[in-house]
Amino acid sequence: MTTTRNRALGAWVEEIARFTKPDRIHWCDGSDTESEMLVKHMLADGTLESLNADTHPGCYLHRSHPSDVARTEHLTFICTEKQADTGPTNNWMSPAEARGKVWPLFENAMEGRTLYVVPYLMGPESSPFSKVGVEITDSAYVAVNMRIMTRMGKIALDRLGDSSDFVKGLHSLGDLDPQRRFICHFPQSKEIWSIGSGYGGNALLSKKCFALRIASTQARDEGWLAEHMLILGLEDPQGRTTYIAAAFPSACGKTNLAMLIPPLSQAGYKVWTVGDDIAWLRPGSDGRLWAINPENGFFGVAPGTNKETNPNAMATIGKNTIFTNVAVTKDRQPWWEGLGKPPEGMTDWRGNPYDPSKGEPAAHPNSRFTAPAAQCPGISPKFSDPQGVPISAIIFGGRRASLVPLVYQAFDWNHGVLVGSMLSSETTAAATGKTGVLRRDPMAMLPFCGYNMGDYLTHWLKVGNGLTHPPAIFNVNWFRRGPQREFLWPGYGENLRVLRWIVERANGGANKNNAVETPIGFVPTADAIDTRGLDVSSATMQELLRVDTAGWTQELHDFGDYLHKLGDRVPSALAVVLARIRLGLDGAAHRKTAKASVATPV
Ligand code: GTP
Ligand code: SPV
Ligand code: MN
Repeated sequence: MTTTRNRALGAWVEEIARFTKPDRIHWCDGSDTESEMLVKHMLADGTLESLNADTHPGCYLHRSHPSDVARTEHLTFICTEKQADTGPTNNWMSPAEARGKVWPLFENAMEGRTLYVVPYLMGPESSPFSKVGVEITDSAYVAVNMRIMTRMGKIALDRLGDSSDFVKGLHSLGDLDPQRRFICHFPQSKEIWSIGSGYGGNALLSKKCFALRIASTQARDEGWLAEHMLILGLEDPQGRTTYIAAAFPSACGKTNLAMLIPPLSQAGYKVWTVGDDIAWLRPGSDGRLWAINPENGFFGVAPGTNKETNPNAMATIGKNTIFTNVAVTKDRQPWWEGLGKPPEGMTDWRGNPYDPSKGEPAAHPNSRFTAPAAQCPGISPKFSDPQGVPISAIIFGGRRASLVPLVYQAFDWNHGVLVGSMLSSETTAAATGKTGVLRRDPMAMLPFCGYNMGDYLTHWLKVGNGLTHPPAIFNVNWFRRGPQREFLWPGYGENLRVLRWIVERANGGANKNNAVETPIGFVPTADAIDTRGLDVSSATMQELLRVDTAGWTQELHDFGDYLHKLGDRVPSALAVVLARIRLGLDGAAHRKTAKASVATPV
């Protein structure tokens, strides 16, 4: 009972249905009527709850199982024949072991349930760079989320035509027991099996599973990059727009930067949102790097989002949005930490009456909104451009309480790859496990790179070295802390001041008087960042831009050890750059000692 003429797709759906035994099969067309029907069912069976239709029209609340609230990285596997191809940063399972251990969990898993076939397109409708995926799922919640996050339904089947070139994603909620939860990726056959979770990146297979893990291996083979990056256009007062891609680890500020609204003191600038989480980057025939956002919606972190920090996000999520694991007020408005004083009579993310005296948050720290990109007031006119946008600057950044300056620029592409590979960041609630622990996260891709990290770094060097106009590469840190653990930099909209310096550097080349050369890269001169109207003292600014030679010497030493652990596939060119930077730091340390010995009488 297929409704497709595509034989490969029809055969696959039949095979899965025979094994999983659903009561019904529903082919998603992506229409409004279908969405309304699914919502109606979910309201009836409790999967969704209604929200205040006056304040939040078309919005619903979903509470996931309390043991299923974030990505589970330790249950995520790359399945290649040889472990070396998965590499030391990923969990590996052989395809044979997956067949024996994971596949049987799908047997009869859909009994009593509906099997939804969700065809989806990643990327703009007529883009040559877009790709088709199909997710089979027994979760209606997943189906309606996929409708927001991707171009779903007929549009994807039309694009697919008779081709068998699509990523097969099989998802079942299973019994939601973490003991029987697996997220397996088969790069060779472009398949994904996910069972035992209904949450976010574990279950919306278009996102991390396809657009990053599978796509990164396709990108390696085809000569492009699939990255955990936002894409934005910064328009200056003269009307020129410069496009930037930025990689920050999960819950480290991509959505917020992508939707930035400049503060009043920065009138005349405007940020256009192209993407907030994933970028597919390709070398263009003009020697530049071009980016598309494969997604069609935002699955964004709710806590911290408010009218001051991210007014564009607040406008985006005012209607037609699914909220997952947020709290709800007495009058059924979604609520989370960051929206001010908790109102009386609230229900927490688990569905219990909220008791603020317990000191726990009302919304889960990884509670999220799923909202259509088209609803973002700052959505870029290039959002659906089939060619995407040309990238002039790439930014890396993470949560670092100390050491890493507010911003610095790499000397060149190869050094930029080193800077990206050195990214480390305090862990967040986006994945299960301890938060606030500093961990290495090369290019913000540690949980998302679908192959050997050494090969990945080699691929980055190759792609950049093939460009005649490679983007300039920068590193930022919005999260430096002072003695009271307070953030030294105001962040959010004020980050525009840093973006302006980045764009100036990227567009003007290196011959400008706005930077000093330090051993780790170019750092803004004392007055290069516009701090007018900002409540940040010049002493704090100095601290934010300081390059601590001893601290960096240690950092690079530790990173050398890490590279060693990544194994023999790490490109030697990277070790060469690392040695050069370490030499520069030694020189600086030496000069400092020499200067000190002159100044200190013996
Ligand atoms: P994923 O969707 O998990 O990939 O995360 P993301 O990188 O898009 O993170 P997001 O922008 O949603 O931000 C996560 C958290 O960081 C939110 O609670 C924000 O309020 C907070 N945040 C974002 N930008 C800044 C900033 O500039 N300064 C500070 N201090 N916090 C920020
Ligand atoms: C992330 O964790 O980086 C996310 C959310 O963007 S999830 O879709 O759950 O992976
Ligand atoms: Mn993400």
